[in-house]
Amino acid sequence: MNFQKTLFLLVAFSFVIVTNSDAQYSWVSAFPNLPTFSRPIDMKLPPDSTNRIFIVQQRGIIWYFMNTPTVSVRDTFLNISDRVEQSGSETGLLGLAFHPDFANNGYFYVNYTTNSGGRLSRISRFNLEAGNPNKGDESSELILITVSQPYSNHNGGCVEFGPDGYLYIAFGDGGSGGDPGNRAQDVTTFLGKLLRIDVDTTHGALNYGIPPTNPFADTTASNVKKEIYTWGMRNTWKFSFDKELDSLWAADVGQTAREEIDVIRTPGNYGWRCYEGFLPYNTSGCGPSSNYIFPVFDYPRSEGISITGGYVYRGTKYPELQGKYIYGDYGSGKTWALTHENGNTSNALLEETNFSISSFGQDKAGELYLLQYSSSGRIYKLEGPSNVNPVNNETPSEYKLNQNFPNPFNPVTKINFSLPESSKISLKVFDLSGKLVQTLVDNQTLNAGNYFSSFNGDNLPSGIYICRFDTEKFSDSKRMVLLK
Ligand SMILES: [Ca+2]
Repeated sequence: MNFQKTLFLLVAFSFVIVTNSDAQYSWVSAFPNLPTFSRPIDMKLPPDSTNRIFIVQQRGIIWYFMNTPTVSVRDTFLNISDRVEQSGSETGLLGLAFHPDFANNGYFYVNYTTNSGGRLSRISRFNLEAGNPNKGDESSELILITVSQPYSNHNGGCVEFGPDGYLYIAFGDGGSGGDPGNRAQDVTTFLGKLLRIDVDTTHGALNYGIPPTNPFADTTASNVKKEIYTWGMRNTWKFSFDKELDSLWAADVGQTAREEIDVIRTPGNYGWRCYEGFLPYNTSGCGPSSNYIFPVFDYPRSEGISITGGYVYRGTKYPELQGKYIYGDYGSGKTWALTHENGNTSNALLEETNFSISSFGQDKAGELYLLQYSSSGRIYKLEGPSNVNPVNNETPSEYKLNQNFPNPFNPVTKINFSLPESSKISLKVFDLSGKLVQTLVDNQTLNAGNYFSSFNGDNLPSGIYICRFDTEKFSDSKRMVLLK
């Protein structure tokens, strides 16, 4: 995030009215009955059997609540505001990650800045209070990493476990502007890096281990940081893993020209301050451009001023978004879907919101959320166009799910259903193993009438699929045959 830039933008362009009448997707309030959140900046779900959502507030409080649309109750999971920096736009409690074995060990990790003993960033482990899965123990802090911060901005902040079980940590270049200390290119400092550590072991005096595949794991130079995974990062505010393709998507906030997205499959030098996105920035002392790994995509100031990284979509509600990277810009409020496959990259606008976007979130079903940075911030979820169409104006006498038509089909078929009264309905398609393959209608309230929905099996193999129809009073299912 870059709040100074935003202030400038608001002052300079406050008279511009944004319209977006033809948007196909929109971000709608996900939990309208919950109280608002004060500067929410991270959303995570623990890898356990619960369906809880955790929201991180910048000044040191973590809330949790159940992931149901009607939820109205939340509770405090952790309050470390006593040690978290209480002022500054890029400082505070910035990131949360649950240990992959959280269900058994109760460990979770945070990235925060503090003023105790100078301006510092800390990576710390906490654990649950004994016998209480809903309460973190504030006295259980084990500090893993402490980094001195030369300026208040560019602290990075994101922490997350990769599919390899290692903890990844984002630190910005230390701040000011233009990386005056050239720290991102300096492998003797943690600043301007993504770090990768093994929290399940120890290494000498360290409270963690060094993964043997880290690029400097075997270095004999005593001052080189073995924790480094990538360097040349300016201020990676958010990164995430696409577990399906085993890739790391990092959104690096730019200086004055370009916001960039890196797909990290290998450690290395990602360019800053020699390059800002694809453009040279300050090439003094830099090597040939082949020394640097360039982003898969960058965008100019006309689109935004501070990228907020999101997630690769792996949900079932919108199969057309499958595998696309959903992200946004803190300053412009725009959200996009980036397609990056087989060496081709394209970017499509999802919706231009009027939110200051601090973060995205992903629930266990793979559906996506957006966090509004505000003293009264809310959580929004991605909604696509409705997949329900009325057939006629008649009022049927009974609930009914009809056999799909055509059947067999390739690749699209229609599913008709009837409601004798206003009902909340769900229409979902499963494969024969019981795995959900597509949500056609999700808990939508409809008036009495006859409707149809369309199912597209374009990305699915031939076979039998089960269409399941649920209302509060009636349930039925039909077998559908996809024949390619
Ligand atoms: Ca770069």
